[in-house]
Amino acid sequence: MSNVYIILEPVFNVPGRRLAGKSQKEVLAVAFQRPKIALIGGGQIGGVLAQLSALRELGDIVMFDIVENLPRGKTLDIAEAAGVDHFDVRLIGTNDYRDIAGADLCIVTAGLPRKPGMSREDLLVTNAKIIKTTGENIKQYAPDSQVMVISNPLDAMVTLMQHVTGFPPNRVYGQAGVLDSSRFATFLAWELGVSVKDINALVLGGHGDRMVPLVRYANVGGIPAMELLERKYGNPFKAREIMASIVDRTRKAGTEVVSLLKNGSAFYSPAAAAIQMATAVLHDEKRVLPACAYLDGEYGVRGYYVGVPVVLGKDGVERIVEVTLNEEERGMFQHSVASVVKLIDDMRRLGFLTAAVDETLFSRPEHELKLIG
Ligand code: TXD
Repeated sequence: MSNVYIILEPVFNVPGRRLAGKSQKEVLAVAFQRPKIALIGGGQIGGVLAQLSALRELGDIVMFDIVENLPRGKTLDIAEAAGVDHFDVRLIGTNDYRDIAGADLCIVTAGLPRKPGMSREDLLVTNAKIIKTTGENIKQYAPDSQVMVISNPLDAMVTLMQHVTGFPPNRVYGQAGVLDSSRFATFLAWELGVSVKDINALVLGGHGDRMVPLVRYANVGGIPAMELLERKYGNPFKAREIMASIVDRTRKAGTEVVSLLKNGSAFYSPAAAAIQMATAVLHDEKRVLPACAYLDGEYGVRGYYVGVPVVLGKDGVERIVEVTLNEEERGMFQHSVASVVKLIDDMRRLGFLTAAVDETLFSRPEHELKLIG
């Protein structure tokens, strides 16, 4: 029996799977199961998530939505491409939360998207009600799962999800930073005329207009992006002006797409970003990616969910990675955290959050470089 455990140990490196107390037959049955991904919300992002999960054979997929038959229609449509794309995963659409039982990872996109003229914060009350119901059902039907929240306003919705499920904070996190960093990297690649594959770009903070693209750390194959801009323009002032416009476009990238689409918000790129995070978790990759994660003193913040680099693996957020910030960056980060704090205060005032949060904001003046290893 213990031999079976040892041989099959890697397949239990999937969140939500437990070896303890299982018979050999049960262990073998689970060993050959694919991970189960529950998509809560079958709208624009949910649809792309389902398709990308299938194409990459990330796991079996259950799509839940409250709109009758919508998830069945979408998953059937995607499944019928299997003959062309040759993926071997099961796709199920449902209006019944019981079907998410046994999920290893729930990805939550349930909620309204923005319309032109709306801020992410304008969605607070409507989406908080939806996240509350969603969280209660995840807690009931998939109690061993991890939860990745995508719904806006992101930082507040992740906080509420953790609050409602009561799951340990490492098992509840949000996707925003991977998308914001990808936008930053894309704009830098366009400006510098280089492959985006060689760009490293990181965005910290809350998922709002005050997010913090870290200019000083942005680089192309290890060469600081600012240096390349200065060389391109032969003038440090012009280079700074160009970088400032890239930072500004990154901060407003979501709004730019909303104003073009008119009837919804970005969905291809947020789904791609979430799939990168899901892969890191389901394949236990230990990737260093920015995520909306619970801070317990790191970056001088305690008791709030904020976007920072983390190590993502089978246990979800396995570590927070601290980056040294200079005075200006720290100021921008604190400004961004302040808008997250405001959203959380609003949620408390509205009665969505009840327990007191242990908070000691900005208690640590210095940020040490505590890189992994
Ligand atoms: O990077 C990021 N985090 C984001 C987040 C980037 C872009 C957009 N982001 C937010 O994701 C956006 O502001 C929304 O709050 C969510 C979902 O965006 P999407 O574009 O997928 O919205 P849709 O197409 O309106 O889909 C939402 C679905 C829709 O099918 C509803 O029927 C469903 O959510 N819905 C529910 N599902 C389950 N349970 C409940 N209660 C529910 N209510 C609505």
